[in-house]
Amino acid sequence: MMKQLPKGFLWGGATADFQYEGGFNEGGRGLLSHDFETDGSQENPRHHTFQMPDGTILKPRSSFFYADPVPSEAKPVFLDDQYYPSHQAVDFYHHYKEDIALMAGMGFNVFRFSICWSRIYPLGDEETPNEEGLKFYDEVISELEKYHMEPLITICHDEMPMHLALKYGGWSNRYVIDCYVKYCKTLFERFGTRCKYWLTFNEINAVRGFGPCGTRESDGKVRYQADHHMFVASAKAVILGHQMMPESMFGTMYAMSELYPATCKPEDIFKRLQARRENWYFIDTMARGYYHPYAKSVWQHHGFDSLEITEEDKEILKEGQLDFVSFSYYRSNTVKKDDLWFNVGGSSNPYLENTPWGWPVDPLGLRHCMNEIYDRIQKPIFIVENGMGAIDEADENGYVEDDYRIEYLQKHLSAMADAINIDGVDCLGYTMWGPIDLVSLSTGEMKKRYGFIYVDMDDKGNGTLKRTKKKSYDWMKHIIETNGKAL
Ligand code: BGP
Repeated sequence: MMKQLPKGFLWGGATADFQYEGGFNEGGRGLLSHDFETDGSQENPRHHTFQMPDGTILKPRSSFFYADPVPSEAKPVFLDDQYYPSHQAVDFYHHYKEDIALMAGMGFNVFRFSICWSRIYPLGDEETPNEEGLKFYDEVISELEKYHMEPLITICHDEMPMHLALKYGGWSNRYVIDCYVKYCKTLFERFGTRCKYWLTFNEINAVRGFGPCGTRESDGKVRYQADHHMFVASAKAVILGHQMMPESMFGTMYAMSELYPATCKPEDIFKRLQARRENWYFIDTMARGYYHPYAKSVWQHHGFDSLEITEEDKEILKEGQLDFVSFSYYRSNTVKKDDLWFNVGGSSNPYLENTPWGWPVDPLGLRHCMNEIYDRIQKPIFIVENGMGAIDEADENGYVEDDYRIEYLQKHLSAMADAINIDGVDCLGYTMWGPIDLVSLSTGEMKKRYGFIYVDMDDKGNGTLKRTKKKSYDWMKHIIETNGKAL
């Protein structure tokens, strides 16, 4: 079957400000929740750095989904002997012209990036935005226009101004909805005539709030209430965006993995249904505009019966439905009866190979996810993250022969093409995660690389930051040139 994709298909790459941008204390940017996270490794996970009023230093562990609780009197601090990856990241802040030219060289017609909330509102609750921050993104968008690349903007990628987390307890506080909507209005006024595609949040099903100190919230009910506030904030942004920019299209991004029952035992299959609802809960509520009746069983599983949801909230959710559903896809998971309800990587899958980080490689799972989402929601979908984190060995010129990455992408893009051409899924585009190497979200390391372009930087931020095309760069260029025919 021909792999060629529909005319106008959007091909590109995706990044996040605190993993890519750097310049953390430049241009009037305020501090972000991620600025206090150190680097880590699989053996020695990353942590936040806090100080108690008596001077004691705390280093609560911080994983992708949860973080150790922090006493409310603890204040975030930077420690001299720690490395904080978001501060420099790979310095897109000073390399944006070079980076966008490199991406344009591959034929990208879309670039997904996130706007750093604290670059626009350094504290988050002030009335006037930071002009220097707006100007930076103006310049980025102008550069994209030069190469006819469509911006795909993530309004909030897993983060918030630290001040909002500390003063209000982050998304657990309804007031933060107003701060977010004010921030959105500023972006729509400034960039609305130039940007059509917007994502209100990144991986909203994985972020889960932000507790009082800027770490991830661990209490079940507080977390689900925080999620509800994010749903309302997103719907308000969609309503406002549609009013201010009639051509605009809104999505929110979900962390999706294929999920298999470990066996054909009915109990394992039923467990799969329950575990899957941890994803559907987010997608259904935002894309259909109401809480499905099963929502109550999800809450009960987490130990509570109801949330504070007003009649006005219900109206807003209904009116602010998403236009498309976007998601990240890296891997599949397997679940069986006695695994935790939401289980990433609980039971292993004997039929799949893993990446060095233990993530099963599963291209057919991508096709399955695309079908499942489209069948369920019947709105266009958009794959806004996919890729393979690998340890790349660069030669003395920074060149990497990344055949393993080409193989991963070839299989995933072919599966995507089949979902579109054979199964009839309406997919707007594909943005590969980290087209230029950047800092890993889960570990803060550099050695987990995704890019088509190598960046000379190590896990502690040392290196020239020189950008060098890998073997996969020319391969992907050819795939885009032929609009998928060469797959
Ligand atoms: C997603 C995030 C990204 C990104 C990616 C890869 O969950 O939206 O920000 O980093 O995962 O994950 P990692 O960097 O941990 O390999």
